[in-house]
Amino acid sequence: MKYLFLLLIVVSSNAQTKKEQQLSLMPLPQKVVVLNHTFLLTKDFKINISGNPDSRIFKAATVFLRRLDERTGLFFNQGFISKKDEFPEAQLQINCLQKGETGIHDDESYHLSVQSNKIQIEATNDLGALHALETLSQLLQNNRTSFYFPSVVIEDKPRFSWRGLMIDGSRHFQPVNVIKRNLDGMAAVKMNVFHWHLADDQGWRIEIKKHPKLTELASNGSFYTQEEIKEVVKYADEKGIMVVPEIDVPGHASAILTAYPEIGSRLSGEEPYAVEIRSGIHNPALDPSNPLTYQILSEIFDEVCPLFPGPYFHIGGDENNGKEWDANHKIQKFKRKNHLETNHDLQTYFNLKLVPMLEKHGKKLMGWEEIMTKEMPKNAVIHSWRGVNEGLEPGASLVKAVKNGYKTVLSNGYYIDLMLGVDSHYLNDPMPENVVLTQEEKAGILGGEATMWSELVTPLTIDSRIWPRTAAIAERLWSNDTVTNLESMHKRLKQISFRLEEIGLTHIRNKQVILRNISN
Ligand code: CP6
Repeated sequence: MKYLFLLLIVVSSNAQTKKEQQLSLMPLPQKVVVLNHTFLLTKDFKINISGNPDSRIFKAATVFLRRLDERTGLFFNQGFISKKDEFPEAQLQINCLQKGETGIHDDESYHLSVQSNKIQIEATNDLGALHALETLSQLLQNNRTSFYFPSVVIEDKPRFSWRGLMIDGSRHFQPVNVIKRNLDGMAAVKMNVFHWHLADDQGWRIEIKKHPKLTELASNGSFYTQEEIKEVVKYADEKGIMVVPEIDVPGHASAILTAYPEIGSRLSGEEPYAVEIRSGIHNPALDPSNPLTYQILSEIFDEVCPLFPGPYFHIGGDENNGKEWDANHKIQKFKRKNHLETNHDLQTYFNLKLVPMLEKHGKKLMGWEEIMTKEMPKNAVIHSWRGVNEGLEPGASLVKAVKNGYKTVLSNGYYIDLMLGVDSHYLNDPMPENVVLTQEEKAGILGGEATMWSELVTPLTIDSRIWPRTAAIAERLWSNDTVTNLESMHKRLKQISFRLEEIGLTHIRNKQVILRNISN
């Protein structure tokens, strides 16, 4: 009966109350009930894991505990969580029934309840349990004398299954430690896809053992070794994040052609290829009429594909201006012979040659929206970056993709490199408003991806371009579509920004810069 006297404040996603803003959760869960008591944190705080957990939940729970320890200075008695059902009496009980599969298809839902003497996390898959720990971490509050979690009951699951961040490692190389700390940031706001842009005009950034010339001649010595790639993929997997590699072809190809001019479209006697320093659209393009082009690409894919366990491979395909193709009489002849009218038809011919090379490794082809032509198989994923397509209205490439039966991911409106205000990103919804779509077409919209192009950032400044704005994009992709209150978002974003800094992001204060100033 005493429950009758409890003050129950139900915070539904569309009624954004003060109480909910004080919680500072981002992304906002689907359903939060705030109760009027608290769980007091003390040094005997312990975690127990039950069910059929995978090793990653042990790791995540240990990281959670250590971070909590760092924040509170309580010096918990428990150091790490090493085996299942070790402390049945522990205050925090995590129960997950099975290991989830990293990627976009598994159940990520969780249930979290905080009572005054017990915290319970329940999830079908460990992916949900990982998210629950991040939520709990964001719930921590303190007054003058103690640290505590407010009592809540939370039911949560994502609205979209593809919640991505792309980092461009080509223009300015971003070393492994930069990638890792940004994976930490992604996990903190429940993002689950890391898209790694590994080759562009400004540099080839992945070791290919069969073709060492690629990194010798086109990387300035800055590239990811295959060992480093594996390390990042494993690190991401431990956080439930799938890694999608991108090798951008047939345009954006200055780097690859600096190493292999023989597969370029430039005529002999013209200026030799060189790695580009400038940003923008460049002319170099692979020669789609040359069998050697496909042989080298296929050998590259044979090495790259096995490094990434996920089912997606991004071939870029954007911004090929066709100038070198137009100027090359051999390519013109090839077009006529194969009844390819336009350069877009020629690029389609090229793209289709890549499909079986990737299928061989169990990969689905993904590409920027230019790859969408009639002939492209329907299991391809169309990455909408311009929004506009063939003169249609903004957002049309996304709509066109699902109407044509493709799956699609939205990046138009999420260009964090442009330094637009956070509001425009936040209010940009992948689900188009004024278009009628069937249930099936709606399901084709997998989600969205923030794109961090690196023309204008270095490893020292990149975090400040990604965070905290990407947290607002993460909320757009995770939370209910009615969560649109800008005032609430700004308040919570400020708090999340501090949390992100605590876990190692350098967007607020760049520690390396500070240290350098001190030593001067
Ligand atoms: N690099 C590559 C880029 C962009 C694209 N591809 C880009 C173009 C316009 C804007 C932002 C980014 N820098 N390889 C387009 C997908 Cl506004």
